[in-house]
Amino acid sequence: VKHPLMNTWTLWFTKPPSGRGDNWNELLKEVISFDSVEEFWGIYNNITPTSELALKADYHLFKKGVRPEWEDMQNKHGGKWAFQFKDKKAVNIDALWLHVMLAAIGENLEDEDDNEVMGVVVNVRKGFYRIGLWTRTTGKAQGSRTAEQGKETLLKIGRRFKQALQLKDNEALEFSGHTDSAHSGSTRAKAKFVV
Ligand code: M7G
Repeated sequence: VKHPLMNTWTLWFTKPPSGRGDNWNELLKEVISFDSVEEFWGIYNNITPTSELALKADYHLFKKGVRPEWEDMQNKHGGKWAFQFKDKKAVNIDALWLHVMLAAIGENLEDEDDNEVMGVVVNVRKGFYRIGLWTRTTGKAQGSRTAEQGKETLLKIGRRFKQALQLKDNEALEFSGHTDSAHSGSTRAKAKFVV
């Protein structure tokens, strides 16, 4: 018996650059898609844990049909909630990333008609691990939705994500738009919202 997921998800991997001239496009690899709980565990049990990846590697778990890139049509106007875990030894990154993936595929990060969550990402970097959640919008007014409602939806998603990341109240989880990240470099993008 297979337990179907609400959505089909695709796992992507960013290979660490092997030398000079490696660009983002050549490093980003689509791994596999799945749409059941059982397939998820089959894949999870057979891939390298985040804690064993080389520096500059990423895993991306995105809804099928969305590339985990700013340039994708469905990410262009979006942004991300992200947190950097700076004490790499103190954090159980494998448990946290599993928790975040389960929250995503279990549809626990948003309500059914929010339609904001595009995917989740873990980055392995020299001084930190970063886990992010990409959203379709940055909370602007759209259709019948006011800017205030858009912002509230993003804040609600941020609070749920903060729980999934098991952050303390005094640890700030920040949201920034992708266009800000693309222009200023991910680490310097100014936070638009904080929970
Ligand atoms: P990062 O992995 O978001 O954060 O971006 P980091 O600075 O902490 O490592 C690292 C670099 O990867 C960026 O400066 C870009 O060169 C490239 N990169 C990352 N993302 C998510 C994208 C993307 O969506 N599109 C493109 N073109 N490049 C990206």
